[in-house]
Amino acid sequence: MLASLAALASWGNAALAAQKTYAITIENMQFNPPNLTVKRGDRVIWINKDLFPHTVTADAHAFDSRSIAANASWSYAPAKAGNYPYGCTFHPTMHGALTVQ
Ligand SMILES: [Cu+2]
Repeated sequence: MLASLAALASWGNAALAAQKTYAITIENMQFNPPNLTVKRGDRVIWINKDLFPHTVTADAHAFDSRSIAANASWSYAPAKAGNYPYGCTFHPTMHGALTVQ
């Protein structure tokens, strides 16, 4: 019983250690970094440091933050590998790309 619990706990720790969290800053109408490569299950947090709202919207609508208020953030953990160019629906000049391996 104890041994199986310990095995379960170490498996859980390994799963946690494998998952990484990445931050993308939205500032001055730009995603920074604009291009990011992550692994499936990693978490990406977009932090809006501008004084007005932005969105993080995949071109093919695989994900969509909707409006992220000033000083707010939105996070997403992609489950499917692929190339996801995205933008802000409020500001057509804003572009980024998320690559999921
Ligand atoms: Cu925007």
